[in-house]
Amino acid sequence: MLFINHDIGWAGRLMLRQFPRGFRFGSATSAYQIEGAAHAGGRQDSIWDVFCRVPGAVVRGENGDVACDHYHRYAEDVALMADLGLGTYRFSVSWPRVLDGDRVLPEGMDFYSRLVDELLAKGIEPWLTLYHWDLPAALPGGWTNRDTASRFVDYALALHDRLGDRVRTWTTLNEPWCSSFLSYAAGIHAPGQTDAAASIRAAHHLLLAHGWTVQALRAADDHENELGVTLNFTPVISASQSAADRDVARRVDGTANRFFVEPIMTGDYPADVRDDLAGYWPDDLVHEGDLAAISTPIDVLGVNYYTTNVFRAGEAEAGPTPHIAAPDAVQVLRDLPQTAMGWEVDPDGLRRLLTWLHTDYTGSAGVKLVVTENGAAFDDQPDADGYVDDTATRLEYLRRHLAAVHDAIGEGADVDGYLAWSLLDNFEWALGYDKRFGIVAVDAELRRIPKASAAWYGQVARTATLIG
Ligand code: IFM
Repeated sequence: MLFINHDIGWAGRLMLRQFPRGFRFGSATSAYQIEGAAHAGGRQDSIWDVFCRVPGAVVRGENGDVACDHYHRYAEDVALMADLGLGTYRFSVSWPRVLDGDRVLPEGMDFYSRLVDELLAKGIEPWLTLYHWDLPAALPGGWTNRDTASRFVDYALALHDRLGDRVRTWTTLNEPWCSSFLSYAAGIHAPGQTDAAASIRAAHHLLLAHGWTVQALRAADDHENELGVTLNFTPVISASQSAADRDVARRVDGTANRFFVEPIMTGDYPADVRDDLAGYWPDDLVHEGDLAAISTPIDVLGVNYYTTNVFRAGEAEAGPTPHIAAPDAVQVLRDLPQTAMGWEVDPDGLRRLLTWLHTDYTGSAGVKLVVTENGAAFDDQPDADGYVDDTATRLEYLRRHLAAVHDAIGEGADVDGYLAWSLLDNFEWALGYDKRFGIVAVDAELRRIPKASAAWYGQVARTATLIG
């Protein structure tokens, strides 16, 4: 592996960092957040279309009906990535756009086929995520129903029939913590339920859908393609060494992080998490063979990282929380800069996370790590032409996190790529369009205007070199 650090001595701290040969630089988006064309080609409602209609669920009642209109402007967006010099594009497919029940929707399939062709024609590697939260609303019970996991396999195979000859990298799920605990326990995301037992059911069925799909795609591909899953990790630090604080931190970490990575990588739920959740855990949930399926070997673990959280023990919170094993967790803010999401900027947390994952889980299994999302929302101030100079905010965030990735590689973590979230300003779920994560601005007329961070990131991607 080519791995060079030249200390060029700027401010005594900046280095010229060369990334390994073949390291993937790209960007990521998701279907509901950018596509629009909500009902084109027979697309039926997803749970997000329905959730957006619930009064008060999304700020200002916003929705993804038009979003960035990527459905119609995909060629322009691909050209933009090519101009920037990005080599990989991670996008997700909207399940209800390609299937209505068992019926294939040709217009939706054609859209993704054209998108993939356009990417390949421009030399950009397509990276397909099967599920980024837009479940068909018609599926009874959503993820609380075990049958949804079987339907997911059918969906994956239908898509694979059409795109499997051209898409090499397939991710089953994006951030199952969000589509279970945030969606079924906290009610913050679709479908907006607040039932702790339902959230555990959803989490297990999502993992089952992942495992069964890896098996099915593996059989269909005969090991030709690269298969994996993307988890969102929020590393947790205890506010003090007190037993109470350490225990609360352990419990938050258990459901946020280890609940997902352990069954996938080791074939079992962590014993302490099972104990913590015993009061909610449905007796009939885990069937024989489930954990073997969930731990079907993968090739790549996608890592989404935005921040690290510090917790102390406090009063148990009244009302719904995603931290169902730790309603008594109170976040402690450190003296760190924050993004517009109120998330602390902690780049070294990414280095620690990647080395932890490599050491405890992926390294010995020969599973590669790729940062499949990292980025930041800031309150951008466009000039009269719509241009955003985000040098001091987003660019700096990306630079420091890329340096952390490089440090992790230097410590031996097998990290094979970095995908910036996000290519475009887009629909930030329950927070609507105000939270701008894009390296490319999208204005009210849907014009795409690359920010300073886009030009800078393109240069890093083209040269595989970072000054940071
Ligand atoms: O916009 C989301 C994305 O859909 C999933 N990961 C986190 C991003 C920022 O909140």
